Amino acid sequence: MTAYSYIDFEYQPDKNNDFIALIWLRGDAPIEKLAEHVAAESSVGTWTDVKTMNKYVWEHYRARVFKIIKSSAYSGFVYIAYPLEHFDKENLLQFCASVMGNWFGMKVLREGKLLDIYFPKKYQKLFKGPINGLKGVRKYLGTKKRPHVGTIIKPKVGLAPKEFARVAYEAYCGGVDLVKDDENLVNQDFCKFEERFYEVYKALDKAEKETGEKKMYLINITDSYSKMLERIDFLREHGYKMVMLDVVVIGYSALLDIIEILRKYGFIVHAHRAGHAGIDRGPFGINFYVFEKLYRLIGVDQLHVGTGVGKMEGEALFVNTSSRILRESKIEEDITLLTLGQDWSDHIKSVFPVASGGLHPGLVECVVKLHTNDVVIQAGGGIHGHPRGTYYGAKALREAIDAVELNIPLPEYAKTHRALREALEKWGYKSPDRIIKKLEFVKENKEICKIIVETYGLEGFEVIENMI
Ligand code: CAP
Ligand code: MG
Repeated sequence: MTAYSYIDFEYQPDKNNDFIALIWLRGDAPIEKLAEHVAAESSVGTWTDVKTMNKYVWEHYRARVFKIIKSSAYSGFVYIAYPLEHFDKENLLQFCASVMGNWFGMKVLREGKLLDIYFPKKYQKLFKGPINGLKGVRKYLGTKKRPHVGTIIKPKVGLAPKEFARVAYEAYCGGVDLVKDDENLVNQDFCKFEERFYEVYKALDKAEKETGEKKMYLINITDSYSKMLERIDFLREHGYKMVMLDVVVIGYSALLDIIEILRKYGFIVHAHRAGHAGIDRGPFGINFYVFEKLYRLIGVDQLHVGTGVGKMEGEALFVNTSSRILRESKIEEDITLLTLGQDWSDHIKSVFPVASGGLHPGLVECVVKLHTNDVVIQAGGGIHGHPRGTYYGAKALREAIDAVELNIPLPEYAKTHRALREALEKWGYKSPDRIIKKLEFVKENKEICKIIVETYGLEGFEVIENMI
């Protein structure tokens, strides 16, 4: 095959049949050459031409670089189309090993980020999507419009089952809808899984009766496949149908099977993404958009997407896009936001985005502006660190939600709500003005933003930030 032959700028991808990958590349060769290497290594080629290649393979299965936006001679955004026929249609792992496989390791690359993948409708048919989805979770809790409120019991690990359940009970009574285990709590000696379940279940039951509200406990079953099965059986025997999974560490293989089992019994699935940043942070790796699309296809009901304002890395506008990718049925392609967009098939329900990490009541207005009301707002430290403890911490967070619902600024509402006032005194209040401005700026200045990102690549957003 001749040089640059994977490049075909005439090619028009068929969104019903082709996967499209948007990739940022920077390396030691001209961008066209880098694109060529990635297309070859992720489809039918290798580092040299091979005598075993034939016309049929070349025509039917190769990847095609159909667009390159050059940021410099050696860097840019590359668009690659992969035909559905290339893949084992019943095997997601095979897809991952191609499009998310070898190419990251190529020596010639200094930066390589798989920013997004567009999944064709035909491929979406192979997945069932969320078991209950956003609406199903709302139905369970009986809420119509307001954000859901949750907490992660802290200390992250170490509390004994009774102590753990006591904290959960206080949080439920203070107003949280859900309590979840931390990502690193499963079955340690000081807090065995079964005993913890019994104790928290009693607390949940009591709190439901006392508050008249439905409550959820998302117990972490993450482990080997067989151990997760045992825990699912245990929960079913007790008539309980909710779990939390650390989806990144579980991996796609076990996750696919576990979700099908949970689907059979109608479980609600909360997905924590611990470990994702080891893969998606910085200019090398796989952007979180790709993870969320895969988890939405596989079928989780709630997924952590970041906050945009809390303790974890994540530019507000990208977190806003992440949230939309889970919730909406159609997302527009937009290079400023580094997304190819997505047209979701009707049977793939919305996932409830979870905003968690360094949140406290003073940030609630910002979170709602970024994620809308369809968000689960979780706070660990931001509840248990309240000056008067967990009960008042939960109450303060619910009061902040009430204020947003009533369209009353938090500092105003805090004048007559003591728990909220104490929370704001301890952690402060962040106005959503800057976030509103940002969202408006990129909407109203689409062309300028596009040119900036195309020119500056992954650093483009810092330039835009300075203009707002
Ligand atoms: C939040 C949290 C979550 C992070 C993970 C924690 O606790 O439980 O694991 O939100 O980040 O342990 O940090 P705090 P992400 O409320 O005390 O910060 O959701 O971005 O994956
Ligand atoms: Mg945690």
